[in-house]
Amino acid sequence: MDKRPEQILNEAKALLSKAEAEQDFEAARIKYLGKNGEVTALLKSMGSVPAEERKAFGKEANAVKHEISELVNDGKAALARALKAGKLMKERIDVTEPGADIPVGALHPITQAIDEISRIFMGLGYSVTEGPEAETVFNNFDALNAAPNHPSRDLTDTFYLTGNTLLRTQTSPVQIRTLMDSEPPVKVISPGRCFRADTPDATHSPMFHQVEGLLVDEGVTMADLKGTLDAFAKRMFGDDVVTKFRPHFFPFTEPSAEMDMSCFVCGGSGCRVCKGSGWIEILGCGMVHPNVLKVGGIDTETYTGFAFGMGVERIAMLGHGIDDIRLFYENDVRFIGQFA
Ligand code: 2NL
Repeated sequence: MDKRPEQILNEAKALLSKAEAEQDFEAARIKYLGKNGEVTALLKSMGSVPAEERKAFGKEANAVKHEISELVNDGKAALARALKAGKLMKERIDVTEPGADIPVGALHPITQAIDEISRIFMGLGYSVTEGPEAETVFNNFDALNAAPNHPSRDLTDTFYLTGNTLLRTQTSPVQIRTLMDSEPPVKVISPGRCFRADTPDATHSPMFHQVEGLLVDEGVTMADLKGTLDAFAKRMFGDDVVTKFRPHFFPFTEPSAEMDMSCFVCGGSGCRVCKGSGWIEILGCGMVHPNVLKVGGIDTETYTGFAFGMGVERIAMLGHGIDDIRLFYENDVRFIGQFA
């Protein structure tokens, strides 16, 4: 027996003070208290200790055994507590923290404008109809009385898909389909996407939206057109607006007009929105050309009708004070989120 119990205890304390993991404590336990451990050996060597020292030696060796055992157990327990505390810290929830921000979607401002326009016309008894964005040249041009050499037919203005199909340049083809498929009275609006080969700038986009409207019945006059569109303008922009109709030309209506309304911002005195004129142009309209009614199989002796078309982007831009049409299609949430 070469090491004294006290020396073994000091070595064990030094070793255990460096223990960091479960294995370190277990290794120390085996080293000192295991079957071949140093303290076990010490106790086994009792017989070779002189009789007069044996009692004191045994007492000391047992005390060392006991102390190392406690150090190991306490160390293991402390480690387990620390691990558990760490895990709990990680899993901890601060119930006083504000909840996570869950982003809520909203309708696109163009969709909102279409919905609002549709709502107003539904209130006037109109049905909302939709149709294909890819159309025939017939439905988009011929049926609408566009001369064979009309500039809007040009390859540089219209996206042709084939020789006789194209992306519709307005939503009138939807109404042509309605006229061909049904009998008067016809009272519809057709909102939807349209396409023109325009270079994008602040007021042009190759894809844009329109709402067109069509009413065909017995005895429909320009007075009906004016009353209807004036009512629309007042419901859309406020009861204070007044409207006026300027003569214009469209191949599909005769007579044709553009409707202006008094500026809903300045009331007509002139401001940035109306560019100083006091008036804002909001739509085109007219009495449906007999040639168009005939394509729809309508008896032009009995029936007349009016039609109109408006650019949705333009209406939405006016309503929200937006000065660049391209903002609608960039889907920048800083812009789009303002209309939630
Ligand atoms: C505008 C002008 C207009 C129409 C669209 C139409 C439809 C049929 C028959 C006759 Cl089926 N006309 N639509 C009529 C006048 C004007 O749109 O400036 N749109 C943005």
